[in-house]
Amino acid sequence: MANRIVDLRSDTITLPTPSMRNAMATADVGDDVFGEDPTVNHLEEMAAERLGKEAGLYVTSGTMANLVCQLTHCGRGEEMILGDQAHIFFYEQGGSSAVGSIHPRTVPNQPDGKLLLEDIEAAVRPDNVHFPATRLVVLENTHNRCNGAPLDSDYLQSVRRLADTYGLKIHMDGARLFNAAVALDVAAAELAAAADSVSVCLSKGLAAPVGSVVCGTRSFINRARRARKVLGGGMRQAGILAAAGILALTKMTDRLAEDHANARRLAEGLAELKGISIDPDAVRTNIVFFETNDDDVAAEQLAAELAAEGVRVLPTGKKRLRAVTHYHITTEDIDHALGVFDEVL
Ligand code: TLP
Repeated sequence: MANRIVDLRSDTITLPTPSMRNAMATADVGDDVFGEDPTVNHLEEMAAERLGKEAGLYVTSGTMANLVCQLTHCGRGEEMILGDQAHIFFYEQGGSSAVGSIHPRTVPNQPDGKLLLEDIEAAVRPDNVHFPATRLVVLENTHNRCNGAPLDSDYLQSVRRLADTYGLKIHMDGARLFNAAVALDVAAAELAAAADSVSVCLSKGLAAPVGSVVCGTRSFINRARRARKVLGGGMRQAGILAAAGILALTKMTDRLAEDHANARRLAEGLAELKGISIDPDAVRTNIVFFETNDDDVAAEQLAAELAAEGVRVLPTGKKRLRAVTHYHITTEDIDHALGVFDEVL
């Protein structure tokens, strides 16, 4: 058994900080379904302000945030355009169709997480009785499966102009929007500006134990609140959880640069190793994808061998693996992990 564990499977594993636990223990709470939890109300207002939107809504998870937004933008049988690598398409159990009867129309994600404008435009349905009506474009920022790539505001504004031409809404899955903002050195609000709705996770790199916030116009959030309730997401004294979320937003965003530097260090170290293929220049935030290039070594096997030595990564394909840096990973952990990779390979 290895005695040093370096857990790079996801930034979702981060644990609440001591000050979060303290804030949770002492939070003022009330019944949030009545709108009477002061701590939830404060978190929602703060998040909206940080993202430059009118209002916010605290939800249980990133998956619920995305689903609430899809349900609010689209009706039954209506269509949304999204990337074929989108988290919503890959990892949310097809909730769009299972729960929302929303038709997903995928277009290819480029390696930098973008959707080509011409692909989006070609996917917009003409007004014809045979077709579902297109309502929504979904973007993901940073893009998980595309090396955690951040989408910049010039690109986002170009999608906004296209969406406006066709009367479409934009939802941005900003589970890691603050990673994008830090990587691009812009305010999160600048990135959120192009979107009608944006969701941010508090429970990934920001280390809160639970929750995401959806932000948009007041009227959008009022409707989204109904969608949250029908999904069973009307939590009562949720201020206990929101208290940690407030600290996630106030204390944890600026330090994400450390995670990005560690991810880059990991990527550059991996690039030196025989048996691994990786483009370190593609790593701009905290997500590192790499492949085994040895025909005899499958991703699952490499992950198991590393895990036996205390280094945990996530296999995401036959040859593909993912490592994510976060609050509990130090530069020394990265160097230790690289040593373990070297031994195992
Ligand atoms: N991503 C998780 C897994 O589901 C893959 C991870 O470990 O990265 N949007 C994006 C871009 C995400 O990466 C995730 C979680 C979500 C939404 C969903 O968030 P949760 O897990 O809170 O429902």
